[in-house]
Amino acid sequence: MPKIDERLEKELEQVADTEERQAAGARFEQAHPLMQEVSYAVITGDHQGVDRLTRQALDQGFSANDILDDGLVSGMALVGIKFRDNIIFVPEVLVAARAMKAGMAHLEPILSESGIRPKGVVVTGTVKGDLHDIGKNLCVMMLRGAGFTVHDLGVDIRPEEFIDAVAEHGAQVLGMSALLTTTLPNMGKTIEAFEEAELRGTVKIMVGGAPLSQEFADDMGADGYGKDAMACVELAGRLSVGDRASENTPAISQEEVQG
Ligand code: B12
Repeated sequence: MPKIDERLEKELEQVADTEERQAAGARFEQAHPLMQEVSYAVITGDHQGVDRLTRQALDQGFSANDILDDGLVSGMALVGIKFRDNIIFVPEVLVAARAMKAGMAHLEPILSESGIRPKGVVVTGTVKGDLHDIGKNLCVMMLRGAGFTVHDLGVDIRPEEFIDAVAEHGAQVLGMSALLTTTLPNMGKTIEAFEEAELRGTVKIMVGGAPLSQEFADDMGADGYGKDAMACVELAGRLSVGDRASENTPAISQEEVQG
């Protein structure tokens, strides 16, 4: 049974929740030492290391899927936990994201050729009038890291643009972000626009951003609310498998996502 790299052990010690620590530990323990090195390089934002190790792993015959799951995604999952628990902050996450991207650059062509089905298709963007995108970008990065295909429309997105993109890409999930109390109502307006276009039944809608709460999400008729990038990934997974069939089902709550 492979052991956990000492440096990863130290990283795990920082995870406060026992169950979460054990689950992350079990993932690392089952991974090959080289995959553990990839994870550690992601966690520490060592993009040159991730680049080198990913190439080395491919040369040694590891599959792109294994490198993605056991190396890059496992590392990024720990980054997400540390960010959520305020152990690290936005700059460290962006550096880890750059490292992950260095590995993905080698894997993406192989994965797209091999026709491995993405976990789901997500369209995302920041609503009209709002230019904040740091949090949304973190969500996009985590979603991509978790195997979703994400079409990121950017910022200041009008309801019609969301509608067009969901239709064009056949997205199962739409993720909207807002950081201003003044732009938050534009999420509700977008949901109404989907209803008016008789397309509300075709897509699950998740919302997030600092001024939001579960209550706001419920009031505007969203299918789910996530308070951070980790919750966003969980939510997208649950919404894209379609376990919530009807529009009238109450929004998936933060508690459900964490549970
Ligand atoms: C950075 C920043 C800016 C930057 C944005 C740069 C960029 N590229 O994003 C700039 C300088 C451009 C800016 C401009 C403005 N800003 Co500003 N800004 C901030 C600041 C400091 C940080 C926001 C941030 O990035 N947080 C970090 C990220 C990681 O957190 P997050 O966005 O909440 O995202 C997480 C979760 O919410 C969730 N999430 C986010 N989206 C989604 C989506 C889904 C689907 C899910 C599930 C989850 C999810 O996951 C993310 C990751 O964990 C905040 C203050 C603060 N501390 O929040 C003010 C703040 C948001 N800004 C504010 C204001 C007022 C403005 C301006 C109006 C200022 C002005 N007078 O011009 C303009 C508005 C411009 C516009 N039209 O959008 C106010 C908003 C007040 C309010 N309640 O409405 C804040 C709160 C500052 C304050 N205390 O007054 N801002």
